[in-house]
Amino acid sequence: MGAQRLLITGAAGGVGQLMRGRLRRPGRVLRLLDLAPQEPAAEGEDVEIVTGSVTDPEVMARACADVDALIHLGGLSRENSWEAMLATNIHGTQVVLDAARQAGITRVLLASSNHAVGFRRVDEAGPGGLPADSTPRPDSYYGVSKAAIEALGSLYHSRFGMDVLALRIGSCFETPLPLGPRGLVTWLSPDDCARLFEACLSAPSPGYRLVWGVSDNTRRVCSLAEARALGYEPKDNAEAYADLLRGAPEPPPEESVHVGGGFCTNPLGAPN
Ligand code: 15L
Repeated sequence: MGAQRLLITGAAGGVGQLMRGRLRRPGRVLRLLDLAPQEPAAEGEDVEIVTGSVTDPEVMARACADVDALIHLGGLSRENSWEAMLATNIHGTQVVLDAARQAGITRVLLASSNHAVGFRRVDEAGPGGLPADSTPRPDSYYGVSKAAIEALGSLYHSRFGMDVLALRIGSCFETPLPLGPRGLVTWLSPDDCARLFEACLSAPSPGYRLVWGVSDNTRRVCSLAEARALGYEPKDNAEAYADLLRGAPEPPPEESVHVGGGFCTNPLGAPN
């Protein structure tokens, strides 16, 4: 059997950069696509660099050739204008899914976000946490774009039988520290993110799934049952950083009511 080729869009973004080393495996080639410049392959690194936009069908058709699975991280990662969200996140994801379909790629992971359900109240979460398939309650145009890409993923599964896993990622950063107290709730450690991606890549015939992407944080408000059912076993807990965050400024109370935190109060459509 030949090498497994994994296409990652948005590879130069925050999560993409954290994954480059962590998703390396013997027998796997990483094809890394982004508009932004990327480090060339290091000595012995099985990496192919592609420069281009997820909104360009020709770029995506070439990028998808000979690919076994795709992780779509590309797009805007914070609030922006409606036009920008529509073009880059929503239309871009349709271009990506359609290129994957035409190339015969049967497994696609989509980076959704907690902001698809950002207006869910933290106190809605029962003992098991908010279910991974809670219906969307977006907190921003960004959140709407993530709800839309989940819907596109569901459509491509139902129409074409592709396995599509939409991951409602919390906050994936090296540590939860830059996020302040909210990070103790929403953190997805980079190592756990790679564990989640591997589980989603290898689960047998998952169909269409929605899962939460968070670490096993003591203060998490979302359910891990659905991701665990795919084989995800998180090893990190943001609580390890709680002492370092003691005394950090608390967010305004209105930012603590909802899952999406400050995205719920930031002016709609204002880049942040
Ligand atoms: C996201 O979806 C963003 O991409 C990221 O920049 C963080 O802000 C994260 O959510 C979060 O909620 O902390």
